[in-house]
Amino acid sequence: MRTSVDRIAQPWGSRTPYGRDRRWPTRRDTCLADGVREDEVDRWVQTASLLHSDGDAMDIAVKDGSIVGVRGRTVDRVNRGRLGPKDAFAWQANSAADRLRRPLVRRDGRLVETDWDSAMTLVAARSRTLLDAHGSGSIGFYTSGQLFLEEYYTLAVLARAGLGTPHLDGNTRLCTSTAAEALKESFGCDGQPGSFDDIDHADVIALFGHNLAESQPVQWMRLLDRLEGADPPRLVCVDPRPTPVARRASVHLAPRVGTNVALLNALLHEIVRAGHVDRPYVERHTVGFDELERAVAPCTPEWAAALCDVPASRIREAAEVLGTADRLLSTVLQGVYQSHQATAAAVQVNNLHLVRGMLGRPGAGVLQMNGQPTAQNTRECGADGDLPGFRNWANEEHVAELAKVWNVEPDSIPHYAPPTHALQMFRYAEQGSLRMLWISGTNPAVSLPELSRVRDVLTREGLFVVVQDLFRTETAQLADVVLPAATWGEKTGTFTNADRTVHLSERAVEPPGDARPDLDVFLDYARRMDFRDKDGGPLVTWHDPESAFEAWKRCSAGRPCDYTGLSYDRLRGGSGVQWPCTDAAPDGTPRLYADGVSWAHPDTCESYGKDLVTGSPAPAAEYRHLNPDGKAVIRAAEYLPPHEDSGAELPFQLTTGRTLYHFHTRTKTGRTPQLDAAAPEVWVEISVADATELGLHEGDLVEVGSPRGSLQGRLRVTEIRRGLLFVPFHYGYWDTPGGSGPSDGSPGRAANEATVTDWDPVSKQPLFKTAAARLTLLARGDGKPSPAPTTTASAPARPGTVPATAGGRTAWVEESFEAEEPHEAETGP
Ligand SMILES: Nc1nc2c(c(=O)[nH]1)N[C@H]1C(S)=C(S)[C@@H](COP(=O)(O)OP(=O)(O)OC[C@H]3O[C@@H](n4cnc5c(=O)[nH]c(N)nc54)[C@H](O)[C@@H]3O)O[C@H]1N2
Ligand SMILES: Nc1nc2c(c(=O)[nH]1)N[C@H]1C(S)=C(S)[C@@H](COP(=O)(O)OP(=O)(O)OC[C@H]3O[C@@H](n4cnc5c(=O)[nH]c(N)nc54)[C@H](O)[C@@H]3O)O[C@H]1N2
Ligand SMILES: [Mo]
Repeated sequence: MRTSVDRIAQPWGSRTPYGRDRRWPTRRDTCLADGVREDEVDRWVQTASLLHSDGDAMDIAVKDGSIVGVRGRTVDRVNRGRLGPKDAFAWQANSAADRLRRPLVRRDGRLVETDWDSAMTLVAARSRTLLDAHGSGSIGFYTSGQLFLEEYYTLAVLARAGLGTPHLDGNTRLCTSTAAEALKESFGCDGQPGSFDDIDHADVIALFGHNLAESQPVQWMRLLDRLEGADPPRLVCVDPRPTPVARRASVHLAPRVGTNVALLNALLHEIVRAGHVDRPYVERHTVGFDELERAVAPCTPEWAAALCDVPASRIREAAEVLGTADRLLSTVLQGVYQSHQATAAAVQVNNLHLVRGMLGRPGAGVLQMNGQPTAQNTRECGADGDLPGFRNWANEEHVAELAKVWNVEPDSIPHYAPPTHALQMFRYAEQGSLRMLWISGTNPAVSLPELSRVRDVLTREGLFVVVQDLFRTETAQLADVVLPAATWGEKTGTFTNADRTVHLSERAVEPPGDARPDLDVFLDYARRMDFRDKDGGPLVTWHDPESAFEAWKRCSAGRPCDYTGLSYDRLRGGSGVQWPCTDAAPDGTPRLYADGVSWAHPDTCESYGKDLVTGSPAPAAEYRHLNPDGKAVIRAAEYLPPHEDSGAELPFQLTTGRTLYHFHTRTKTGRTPQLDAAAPEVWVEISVADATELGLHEGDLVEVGSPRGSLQGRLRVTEIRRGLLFVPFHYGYWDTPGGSGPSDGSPGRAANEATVTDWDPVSKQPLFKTAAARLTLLARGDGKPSPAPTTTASAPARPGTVPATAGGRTAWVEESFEAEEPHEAETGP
């Protein structure tokens, strides 16, 4: 059975309902370029999506050497054939006319084309000069959550053991450093406990600050299918906005932003009070419960209601649902991770699962979610500040073991202090001690907080900036050297999604012009720098993706993220595989911690934990004393108010985030006609109550200002909570006509003009979700609606007042279904 659906108008497509503990039916989504039929495709090349952390498996359609479409892979465990709107359409951006084709260098203030040898000679020469004059601490790398495993591992080896710099971090710092930190705090080690399959089995699913419908639309399809099948789960949603998740929730809590810890403490209070604690589990598998019990004793629903501005009765109701769940699945993402008590709050969700014994069984799991497609690999490979293989930088034996893998002296691996986090690197650059910054696969001139400051840092005299990207981004425009990269579909490598599923992504077509895979660039740099091991042999012994993967396998051996049972061949043809994958577990591992936690022992753990208020690392001896047997650690946290809150000068809370149709700074989705048209410009969400009080209307042009800067956008009046403004952070200034950005006088439209330079003390993740702002009317909309989509959290409060978001004929995606499975199709176009 087949049908065509406008997947801009109906982003989640047709339903294939299924009952609890049943198999999620397949649905194969296919999107081909206009006029291309399936039987005209020359080749289908295996890959997975690189536009979120879901890892939706797909094949790329190739015709006459070009990408002409994609289709979902029904054999894959993650998506069973489905594609989200970005997956379906964004492949078109690969062939955008303005892809970078040649390296660029700055001469007399302007970026001019050059060849690879000239560009790389310059980069290597500058590195050598700086090393000689100022040491390795003068060079830093700021990488991504969007390259491949092989690339991160190579970068980690050359930065740590080659240059010996402590300054290597990823934009994963902005994204999932709290996920990693919360897992380390509770389980001693990074590594996702749960599985997406838990959605099939749970009877309660709780989403904390996670707009699953828009940020991982395929898992939302799965949830929708369960909601429409037999024995549907109950949903608990904690989000201040009326997201599609909130609209389908049994209990929706919409707290003041920045109050997650207060709310979670009240939920834990109620669960303890009502006797829903699994005492035998707590006894057998955890330490720290008594402290938690004491800490949450005063945190009644009434206490939290006053702080969070949520009815106490609703908190009780949510606690009852969570406390009586038979199989509880929780997910956590940026509504928790990007605030001032990020780790403290994320850890309380782990505590919820530990006290209820909801771990390691089908349907009972926690997903401290990732955001970016390959963020998991940035972390595993040690390109995020941690040591490769989740090794503990504070454990000399772990460092020695790593040194052995690399055949270098342990002292050549910097580990005398905690690794430098991204915002600290920018501070060092601002202060002048960091003199070279190599940025790969990220666009900080749009995505970091407080953009006026970021622009100042990147254009600072004395800082040599290298940018490796696909496009001439806002960041590339500020660089001294720009290196044109090949991307998804043009290079081969592996990556791992948020539930530890490893996929192979094969090269389908040639990159444009002289663009090169990031791996080749890093290998070239290692060769030019002549990095050596302790016996004088080459430090980097691999030469292509597969040999890099084999090298990584050796580094991962015996660690939680053990890849030794995987190979490129093993990953070809079938489904992705969840690590650890070893001789003992050749088919991978669906869930970690089926029988208590396994990596928290002082000898094996990745971290000895940090103080949840100050972030200062605990000494080994303290951890050994606290947790000698390596159980899960229940860590209590006291609620602290946000650092910046609304008041007389700045009457609104300001939060920022995503919309379904765009990815980050839109370098790909802004170049995809269907996606661009669905959300072409920035907007500002405001509540009905605030709009009414201020006499503001849909479509009015407003300025959102903070002490850092301001942006302009058109108002969308929604069911968002009162006192809160939301701005999507996707819109930079690359397409501001004739302009290069706010510095040339054109108005800002990036959310990060207004956000604050501040971070969670434990994970060092910036606070994109909590700031304060003022709102000024600039011009009336006069009936012209704001450009916000109507299908998502930005749906207008009064439906029908704004034209509905739709894609039309060019947005049709073909959906085909298993013959034997019952399904109900939505009305097609
Ligand atoms: N369409 C799309 N999908 C994506 C991406 C994308 O750019 N576009 N990016 C990917 C990446 S890298 C990431 S990290 C993920 C992020 O995915 P999500 O975390 O789901 O997305 P966000 O919109 O950043 O934030 C989620 C929600 O947090 C809520 N929130 C704000 N403040 C608070 C608070 O104080 N408490 C609570 N409980 N909630 C709050 C917001 O209202 C918002 O709905 O998405 C991934 N998937
Ligand atoms: N206000 C606010 N700010 C935020 C957030 C928020 O919620 N609110 N969220 C934060 C989060 S969670 C994230 S993840 C960040 C994302 O922020 P960024 O990482 O800056 O966003 P992207 O646009 O994904 O940038 C990736 C860049 O890599 C390039 N690229 C893509 N593929 C390749 C490749 O194969 N090789 C190379 N070399 N380059 C490639 C793209 O063209 C693009 O320029 O933003 C953060 N900033
Ligand atoms: Mo992210």
